[in-house]
Amino acid sequence: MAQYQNLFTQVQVVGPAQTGVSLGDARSDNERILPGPLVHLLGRIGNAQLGPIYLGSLGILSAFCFVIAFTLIGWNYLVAVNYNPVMMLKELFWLSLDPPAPQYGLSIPPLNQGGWFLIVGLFLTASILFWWMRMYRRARALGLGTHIAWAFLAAIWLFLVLGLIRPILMGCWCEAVPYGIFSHLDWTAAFSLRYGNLFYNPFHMLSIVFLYGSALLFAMHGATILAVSRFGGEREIEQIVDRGTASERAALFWRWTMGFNATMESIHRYAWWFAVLTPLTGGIGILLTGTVVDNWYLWAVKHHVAPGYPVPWDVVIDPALTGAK
Ligand code: 07D
Repeated sequence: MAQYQNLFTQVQVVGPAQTGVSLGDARSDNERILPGPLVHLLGRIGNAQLGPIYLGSLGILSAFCFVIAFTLIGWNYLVAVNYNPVMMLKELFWLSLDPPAPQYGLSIPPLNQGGWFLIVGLFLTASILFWWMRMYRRARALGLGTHIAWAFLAAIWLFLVLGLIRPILMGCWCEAVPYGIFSHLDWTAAFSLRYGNLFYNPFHMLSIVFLYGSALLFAMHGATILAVSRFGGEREIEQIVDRGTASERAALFWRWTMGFNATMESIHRYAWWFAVLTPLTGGIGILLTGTVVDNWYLWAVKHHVAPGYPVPWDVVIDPALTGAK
């Protein structure tokens, strides 16, 4: 007997693997690999079927560039620990491939003084851009909108600002973020301190608003859909074009508790914008730092965002202007 199913009564369907819709082009279809297997544990958190995976020329190019970037970082780590794999594991969190020193500016340094760093950056950027093109083209091939690709581009914007655009504006590759676990965290903290505390950067503030806002919206939306799945609410697309009792209840819940409700469609637009605006505003904030604004604390005092602390010599002097190293 067919049983009513929703997220709370999930069963794992076991049957022949699905390869997805036909793209009407034999070559594209052949490029899909791995149309199975079924993995029970994966089914517990999502769908049990692994694959199919579409390789395609852009996918292969992207993977190729990523493997080069990844292994170059690995080889540089190995050299740093004298080819000792045990030390590499032990030191993994501390190992780092660093950008060239300041004296090289935007020139090309010797390989072991930042040259490898630049080559890795080139391949990593190529890999990410190829992946973006792949996402755009796969969406088009399936007749989808390209919302995912544009959202991804917002993240790529921040990535490019941090590693390419801002270093070029500052005239030095040394401004780029190092490839290392602790080293990139140290870079982040040092960056904030060097420019007078990033908390006072209004675009960092905005970025945090959208980051936290995204998490909140996602939690609210996920919870709402789970809560109305007993009324068929997880069939969201149907409820967008033909509002049913699940949508009505979800909307009424939020109107009762919050005084306002999104709709089954608009909640996804809010979520998209919040997510996209996180790295978009963040990138603007990083771009302005060191180029237009040298000290965010002093900027905030000047613009009456932060109070000036009373100090014996009356005003805080921009440490960057004192000549102190
Ligand atoms: C990073 C870019 C897209 C990534 C892509 C993928 C690879 C894979 C792997 C080779 C995420 C690239 C792929 C690299 C390589 C291999 C193996 C997106 C990214 C395409 N902050 N802060 C933000 C908070 C502080 C600082 C954003 C909170 C301190 C700096 C966000 C706090 C200091 C920068 C945010 C806090 C500081 C940021 C990131 C609290 C010192 C940035 C948004 C509560 C620690 C970045 C404007 C994002 C930015 C950024 C949150 C504190 C420094 C909103 C909650 C005061 C230098 N911070 N932060 O989506 O945009 O990142 O700033 O304390 O550059 Mg901050």
